[in-house]
Amino acid sequence: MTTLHILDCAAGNTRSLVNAVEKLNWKVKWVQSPADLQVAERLLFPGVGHFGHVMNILEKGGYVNPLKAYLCSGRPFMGICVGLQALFEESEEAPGIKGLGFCRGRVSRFDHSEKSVPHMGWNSAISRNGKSIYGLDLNRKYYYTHSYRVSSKESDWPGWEIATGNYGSEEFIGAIAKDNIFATQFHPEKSGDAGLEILNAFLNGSFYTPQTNIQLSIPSGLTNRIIACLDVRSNDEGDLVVTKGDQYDVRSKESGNVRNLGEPIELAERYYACGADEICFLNITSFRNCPLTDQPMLKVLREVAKTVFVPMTVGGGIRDTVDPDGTKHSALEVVDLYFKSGAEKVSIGSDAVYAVERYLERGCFLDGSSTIEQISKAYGSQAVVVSIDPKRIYVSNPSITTHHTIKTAFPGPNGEEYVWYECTVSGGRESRDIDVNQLSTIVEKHGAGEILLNCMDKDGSNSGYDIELARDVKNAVKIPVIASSGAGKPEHFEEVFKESRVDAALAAGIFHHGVCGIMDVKKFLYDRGMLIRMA
Ligand code: 1PR
Repeated sequence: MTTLHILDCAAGNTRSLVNAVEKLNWKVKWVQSPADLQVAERLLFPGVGHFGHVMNILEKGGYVNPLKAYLCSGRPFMGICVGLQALFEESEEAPGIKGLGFCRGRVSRFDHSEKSVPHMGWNSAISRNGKSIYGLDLNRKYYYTHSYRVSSKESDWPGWEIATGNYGSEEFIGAIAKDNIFATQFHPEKSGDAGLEILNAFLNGSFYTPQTNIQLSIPSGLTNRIIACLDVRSNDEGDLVVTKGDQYDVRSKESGNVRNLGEPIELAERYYACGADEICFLNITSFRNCPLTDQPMLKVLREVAKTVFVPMTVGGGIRDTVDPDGTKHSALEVVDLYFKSGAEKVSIGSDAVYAVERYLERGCFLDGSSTIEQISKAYGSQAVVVSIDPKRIYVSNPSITTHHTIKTAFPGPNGEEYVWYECTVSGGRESRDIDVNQLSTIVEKHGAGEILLNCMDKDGSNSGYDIELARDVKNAVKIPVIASSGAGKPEHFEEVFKESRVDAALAAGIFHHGVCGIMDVKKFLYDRGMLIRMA
């Protein structure tokens, strides 16, 4: 077995990277001191998070000059995400902090006037000169998650091979390569088989690989994501199962038992094999206190991360916790464990509502104390999803409430023509006096990178997504929005993407009950001309 050194400077999910490298039969050694860079024969520098944070760690650890020396040594180097950005001179994300300066130019923020930022999901990396560098395939999509990018216009790239992607009207760098250096803005370890092939080509030193596809047969651009969701909890026998609620009630009407729809690891592996763009695990009873060391989701994640190479989000119980023996754990500790176990993103439900309440009580300013702010500062906003569990409140006239109302095409039981969406906590058990529009815009200010928008009235109904709700939230924020709750047939996905412009659609029951498969949904959308990852 040959050895790959990994330089881990940034916080984030390195577990999946290690799993991917080991799956390709390479051994991983962590770089533990600058001296290790002198002996490393092949180096990988992954980065998730903040440019300034990564450069500070390199600086403090004394890595900057040894890393520059490594880059000039001719030995193979691969950077991923911030590992690519660090090669440049500077970044708009951290003014005044110098990059390695190995490549000329500056990293800057995507323009969010016309599109969601972060750029999150599956997009292309198309080689400029038509040659396939390190196995890059112009007809496959790769997983990106970032707000800052190198514009393809940033440099004249003498001697460099570059591969680009398009997001809105911007063309950005997806990958660069020259001599011993290779770097990708996307995450190969999260890009399914297509990503594993890239890693394999780097490990084997295959700079140019035979071109399998020479004609571009799919449009460049960010795809609409299809996310499979697993609501996980213990059943009455104490086994951890995937369950599914009907308007959040997970007990069968006939037997009164918790519905058992399968085993979490098995289902996650199946959905990965069937083409899910992401997997989301929600620990739905985590509002009950659970010792940190006994988080069953951690074990599930660690196992799943060995075989599933698409992004995984985990939610439920992300907050400061106290173990039964009185030991306190900050939300950051909890999150750190999830990332180390293989999650890319964490989703925060109840704690986001409490954070917004505190923000309003203290007169609408941020004080850095919320879990969202802390996680986003340490790991980047792309790592923080806020999951919202709203329910419809009908009113006859918008003037009778202070909340943000929508004129609805589906009037209430007494003919009320307006609706507002009330936020809840503890899995819908408790209502709070905050509406979804308020919550979404305020959590965006706190640094949330994405919104997972459930709808209690629609959950498990198979009657289609709440388009009015999805459209309203999508128009209120710049960050990506995932529509959730109500999918019952492929047409529902098409409707929510086209009519609300959400970035992703999440579904559970339709897949668990075998009504149709993930690929059936994707093929349906693809045949109607939508941008979908098919391979
Ligand atoms: O409050 O931070 O501990 O997070 C708890 C998390 O658990 C929240 O994300 C909350 O949405 C979720 N949750 C809590 N109770 C339930 C429940 O069902 N009893 N699940 C629950 C919410 C919604 C989606 C579902 C979609 C799609 N379920 O997860 O998968 O509605 O369903 P469908 O396609 O079958 O219609 P915290």
